[in-house]
Amino acid sequence: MAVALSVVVPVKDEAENVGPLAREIADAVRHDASVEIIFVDDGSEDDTAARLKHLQIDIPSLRIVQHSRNAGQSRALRSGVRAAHGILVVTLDGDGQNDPADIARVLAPFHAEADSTRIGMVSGVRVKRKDPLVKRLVSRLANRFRIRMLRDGATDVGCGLKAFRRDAFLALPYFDHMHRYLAALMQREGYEVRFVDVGHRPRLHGRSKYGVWDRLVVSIADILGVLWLQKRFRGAVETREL
Ligand SMILES: Nc1nc2c(ncn2[C@@H]2O[C@H](COP(=O)(O)OP(=O)(O)O)[C@@H](O)[C@H]2O)c(=O)[nH]1
Ligand SMILES: [Mg+2]
Repeated sequence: MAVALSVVVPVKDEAENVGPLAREIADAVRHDASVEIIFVDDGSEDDTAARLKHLQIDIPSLRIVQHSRNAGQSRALRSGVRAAHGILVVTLDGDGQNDPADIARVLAPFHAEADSTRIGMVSGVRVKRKDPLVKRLVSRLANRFRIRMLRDGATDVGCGLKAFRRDAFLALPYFDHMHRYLAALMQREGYEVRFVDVGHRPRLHGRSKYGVWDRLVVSIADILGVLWLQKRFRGAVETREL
């Protein structure tokens, strides 16, 4: 059967989380036999890869892609999307903070409309974020600054749960941490980006890989970079063969 949807999960040192999460994802998509699940092990130094291998016994649709070394979340996402066979890709965080039951919510706009080809991506927006207060406050500030600069309308780029067209994603310019700028980059290509509310859960195992302040500093450089990309673009154009 042709794969219609690929669920891609980038993970780095999430040994305790991959088991429960993979089972939840498999459960959320069980009604559809044409879904594949791809975990991308991005140079984990813990048991993540071994645990994933073991899960394949119970979850036949589970594929594992592995980086030879840690290359970052954006690169892991891209490796997963490259390996994917689905026309649509759903991605979510590997720590279980996104609820796999919300996969249907980010997919809904693609299925609801006759002309959904204009939609490049549907991004989740975490309504009640279950993260420490400082993280939430700094991220709110950074969000405001980014929206002002890039006008991408994205109020929560840190939400790991997103659905997008595989070909649209792979055509975007790639750089480290580009996964936070997918809305701006999709809009730059002329795609519509939708936002839907999703849930959020506390991290149960392991620790966050992103510090609050180091993220803020690189964000400023990244935003300036995306601003440059926006300026160096002459609008989307349709091509046809005569
Ligand atoms: N592939 C990959 N994933 C990462 C890396 N750092 C973080 N992640 C994943 O990105 C997701 C979000 O990271 P997390 O540490 O939970 O950040 P937070 O939710 O913002 O605190 C989790 O699924 C992590 O496993 C990395 O270097 N490579
Ligand atoms: Mg997290």
